[in-house]
Amino acid sequence: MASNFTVVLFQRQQFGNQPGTFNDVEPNVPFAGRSKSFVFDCPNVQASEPAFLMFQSRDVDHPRNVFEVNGIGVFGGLPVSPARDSWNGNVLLVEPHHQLRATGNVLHVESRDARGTGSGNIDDFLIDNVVLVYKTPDAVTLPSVTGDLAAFIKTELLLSMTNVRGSGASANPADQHNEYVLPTASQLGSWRVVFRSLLAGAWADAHIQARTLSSTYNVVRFLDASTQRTYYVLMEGLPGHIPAAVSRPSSVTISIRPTRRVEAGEPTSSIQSPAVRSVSPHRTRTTTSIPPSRPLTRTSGFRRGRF
Ligand SMILES: [Ca+2]
Ligand SMILES: [Ca+2]
Repeated sequence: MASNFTVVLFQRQQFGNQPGTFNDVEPNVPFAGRSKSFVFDCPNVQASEPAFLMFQSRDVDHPRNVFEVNGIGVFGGLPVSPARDSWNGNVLLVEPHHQLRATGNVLHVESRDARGTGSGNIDDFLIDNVVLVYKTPDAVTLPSVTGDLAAFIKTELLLSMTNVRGSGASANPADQHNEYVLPTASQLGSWRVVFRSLLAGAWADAHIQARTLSSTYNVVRFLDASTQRTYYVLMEGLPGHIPAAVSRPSSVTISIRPTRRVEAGEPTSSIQSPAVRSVSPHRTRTTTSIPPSRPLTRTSGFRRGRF
């Protein structure tokens, strides 16, 4: 899922009842007084996903001050930072119940005293550089299916990968279909980019990057019906629509064919990096012209399961 950020506050503000009390350490800070609200927008926000606030604060004496987004307190509140001599960096989670929206969100900050009273000698503190980082929908919609992942792998995906007996020049002639050629250094570099995105959970990025290698590649969002867990499968074609392997005599010029490779990531229910379950490159479309005299078999270059 993509992300974006918005600057909620870019000029330091003093809250409290004693304007100028920080002039010795932070002169000329605008005085907000007892409370102030800051309106901000979150274009394309995915409100059902958590976001987080980053900001600086100084000399927050107690946890009774008010710190709200869209009228709902942020868990943990304004963190206590009683030191006048230094700024504190803070990260606070903004959750789905704060109902972030595209426009008109409000961060409300209000100073209180240690008993939570909003009058009298309330807390004087500074805040600055409030930035909200939030999630946005992916730029592309991944192809999605619901089904039995194990059955799909056993009965469809693995069966689509033909075997080659023997290796090199001794490969079984019947298996020398020219379905596989050695990936170039450039192609391998491109695959690394794809896999880095997968390992980072950047599924849409991986999908786009894979499709720049071949329009037949997809990162498929696969909801395993029995476990209700979502997996991401990098594959050639789509479940139910895997293109057939193309067999060619060994003495013709090879046209473009993509490397088939399958990768299943961990479910998205956590933000952990996905583990690569299996990787099986075995077919490559390339623009390489093969001299007619050179036999080419899938046993050239990478073998299944070694990548
Ligand atoms: Ca005060
Ligand atoms: Ca204070």
